[in-house]
Amino acid sequence: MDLKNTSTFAALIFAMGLVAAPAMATEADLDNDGVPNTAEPLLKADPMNADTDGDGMNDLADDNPIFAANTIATDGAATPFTFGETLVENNFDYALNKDASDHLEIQVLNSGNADLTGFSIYYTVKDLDAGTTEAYLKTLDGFTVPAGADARIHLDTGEQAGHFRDNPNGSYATSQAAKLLTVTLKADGFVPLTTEISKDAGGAEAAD
Ligand SMILES: [Ca+2]
Ligand SMILES: [Ca+2]
Ligand SMILES: [Ca+2]
Ligand SMILES: [Ca+2]
Repeated sequence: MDLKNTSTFAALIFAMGLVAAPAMATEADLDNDGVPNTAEPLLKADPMNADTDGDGMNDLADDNPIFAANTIATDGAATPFTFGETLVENNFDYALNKDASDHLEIQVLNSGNADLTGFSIYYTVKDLDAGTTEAYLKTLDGFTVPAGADARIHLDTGEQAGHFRDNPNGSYATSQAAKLLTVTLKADGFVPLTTEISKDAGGAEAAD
């Protein structure tokens, strides 16, 4: 997406008066980023997250609110973790013991003798029909992979422990096109690890 056009589009929405004056009680802005709830989908941004892509600029100020640069540090010791299953469909919710809707799920295996914490993740989602790429940066607060064991990162509504919020208006959730994802994961003190994941065409809720 062209950066300039995105900010111009945001300005246009406001200029056209589609957005009411901030003082109006009816124009809700749940995440207080200056973009009303009703305008967030037009920017493909998250109404519950003031900084959808995690790059430090809030959605109103951000030229591209769904693209963050990769600022994950590349230094550190040899990483003791590897990726296990990386799922984008046919997920299963082990906590609730039932099928879960399609979302990005990453199993992390820790072969070291110390618990791993302080994770950050950078992931990109390329829509193979539109050719557009979104990119998100997050710190995974509270996510721990115990020594000699595994844990799973879920990117969805972020409501359960170990789950983190993905953008409900991003292409992963809203487009049925095939996608190519890249995931870079870093644990505090260790070099990051990157993997690629392909997602077939299909709706988020479709049986595939
Ligand atoms: Ca908002
Ligand atoms: Ca927002
Ligand atoms: Ca941002
Ligand atoms: Ca951005």
